[in-house]
Amino acid sequence: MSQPSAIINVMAMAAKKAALGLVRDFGEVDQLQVSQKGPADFVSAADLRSDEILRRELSKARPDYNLITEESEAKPLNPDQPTFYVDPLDGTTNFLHAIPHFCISIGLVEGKKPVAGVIYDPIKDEIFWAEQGRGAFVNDRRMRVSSRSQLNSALLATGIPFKGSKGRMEKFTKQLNNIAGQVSGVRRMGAAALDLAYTAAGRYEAYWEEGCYPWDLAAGIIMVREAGGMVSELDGGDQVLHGGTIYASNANLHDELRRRLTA
Ligand code: LIP
Repeated sequence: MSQPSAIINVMAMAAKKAALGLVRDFGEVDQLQVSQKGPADFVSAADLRSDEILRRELSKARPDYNLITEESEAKPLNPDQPTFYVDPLDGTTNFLHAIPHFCISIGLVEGKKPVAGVIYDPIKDEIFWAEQGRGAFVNDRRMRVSSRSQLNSALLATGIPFKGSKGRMEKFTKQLNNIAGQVSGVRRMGAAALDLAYTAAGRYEAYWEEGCYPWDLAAGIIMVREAGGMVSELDGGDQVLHGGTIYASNANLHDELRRRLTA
C-alpha cells in the first residue's frame, strides 16, 4: 500500500475529527423525526459545527491555502495557492431523514485541477483517498474502477432533480429514458461525493448528475481518475469541477454511455 502523504494525513485527520460530531448528532436526528418541527434546524447546526472544525483544522495545518466550504461566503482567492473545497456534510437530505448515507468531502485543487481528495463515510467507517500520481485507496486497499464493458451488466448512479432545480427535469427524464432499460440498474443514493468514491471503487460503472458544486466533486474527481476511470462533462466540455453535468465512469464504457445519455 502507498503511504498517505502529509497532506492526505492532514485532510483525513480533519475529516475524522469533524465526523465525531456528525455521528453524535446523527444519533439524535432519529429521535427528532417524530417532533412537529422536525430536525431541520438541528441538522443545519450539525452541518455548521462540522464546517467549523474542518475550517479550523485545515487552516491550522495549511494557513496559506485557500479554503472554500459549502457553508462559507465567497471571497477572493489567492491564485498562487492551492484551494481546499470542503463539503462538511454531503448527503444532507439523507442525514435529515436519518438515512445513514452521508460523508465529509475534502478536495485539494491546484489551478482548476483536483490533485488530492479525502471522502469519509463515518457510518461505514470507510475513508476514500487519492492523490495525483499515487493512486486511490479505500481504507488501506487500492481502488480500481470496474472492468465491466457490457452495458447490460453496468450499475449506474445519478442524482434526480428536486425542488429548486428549475428546468432540469425534462433533460433528466430523457437521459433516464435513454439508459435505464439498457443497464443493470440506476441508483439515486443522495451523496455525490460517495457516488464518485463508489465509482472509483468499482461498485458503480458510472455516475452522472447535473447541478453539483465543486465541494461535492473535487475529491471524487481525483479519486476516479487515480482509480483508472474517466471524468468529463456529459456534453464533452472540460470544466468538470465548475461545469454543468459531471460524468464519471470506467474507461471501457465511457464513450458508449455518454452517447446513449446524450442521444
Ligand atoms: C447533495 C449531493 C447530491 C445532490 C443533492 C445535493 P449536499 O449535496 O450530494 O448528490 O443530488 O442535490 O447537492 O447538499 O447534501 O451537500
